[in-house]
Amino acid sequence: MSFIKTEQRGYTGVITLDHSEKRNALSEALVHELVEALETFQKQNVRAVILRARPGVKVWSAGHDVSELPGRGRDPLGWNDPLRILIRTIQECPMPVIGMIEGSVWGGACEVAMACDILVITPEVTFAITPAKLGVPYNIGGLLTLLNMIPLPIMKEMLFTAEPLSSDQAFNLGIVNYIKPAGDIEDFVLGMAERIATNSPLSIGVMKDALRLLSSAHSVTPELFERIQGMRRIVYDSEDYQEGVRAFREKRRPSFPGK
Ligand code: KGA
Ligand code: KGA
Repeated sequence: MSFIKTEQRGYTGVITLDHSEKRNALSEALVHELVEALETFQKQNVRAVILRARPGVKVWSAGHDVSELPGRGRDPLGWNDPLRILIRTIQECPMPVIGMIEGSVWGGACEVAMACDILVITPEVTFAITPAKLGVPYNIGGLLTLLNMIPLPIMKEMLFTAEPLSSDQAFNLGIVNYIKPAGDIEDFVLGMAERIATNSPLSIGVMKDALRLLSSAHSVTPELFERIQGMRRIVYDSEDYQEGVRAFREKRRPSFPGK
């Protein structure tokens, strides 16, 4: 079964998320296809990638596949979790990835968007970062992806309320590069990808990687790392985490005991 579609137009590679039944949730299977598509594009000398969903969708992606989150007591966002693999693949791929976004973006899918190099969205787009609705302790690398894109007070509001940020707010804060009407967005993004492709891919790839390394150049001591991991563990060991994931599966509002 295929959860994405891919297409190559000259030097531009287009990946379309195509699993509307599950609102493009980032399941292991979907992420596997996405990662393979990016690797194939790289081998085929693609110079710019567009990551999009089907035209007109209401949901760009519902985020992590909640049905695949592990049970209580295991880190839900460990190093080899599909979301973590996808984020690293986008960040480490030498071609610029343009996120072309229509519809709402949820949880881990917000991080996928923020891992893209350039964002072009339609006016209806919203971004909601929702680990607090699931009792999930977001991971350190993931928080850093977001922190590199979103001003701290806004990020705190998004994480603590889990409510959506509008397209206008995202644009005014410099999180997204352009807002374009649905009728124009595709041509606009394809044009940008083509212009990128006329420039030196070596220069671009090295600058992208250098920016990634510089923007993650925070020195974290082993003690600090272990301290944060220890704090996160309290959360994924908790009744809150169990309740959050169970409530999602049972399609009801969670009631968090706070322990
Ligand atoms: N994981 C797994 N299945 C999902 C899913 C998800 N994130 N989102 C939706 N689905 C399934 C849902 O269970 C249903 O399956 C189908 O997709 C359509 O969803 O048909 P089934 O088997 O019942 P639904 O809810 O009926 O569609 P809708 O009414 O159009 O609503 C769309 C939204 C996106 C608003 C709704 O599905 C929703 O709220 N989804 C969850 C959004 C979310 O909070 N995602 C965060 C996931 O967590 C995450 O990324 C992490 C790790 N985090 O935040 O820390
Ligand atoms: N270096 C050396 N000579 C230059 C030059 C440059 N950056 N820019 C212009 N010249 C020379 C040009 O060769 C010509 O010389 C004269 O200045 C007038 O330029 O008369 P000559 O001997 O032929 P031109 O192109 O006729 O003038 P114009 O039609 O008025 O156009 C002006 C611009 C600025 C648009 C055009 O000259 C141009 O595109 N220049 C290059 C702009 C650019 O890309 N600069 C980036 C340089 O690299 C850089 O800073 C780094 C290290 N980087 O980006 O990483």
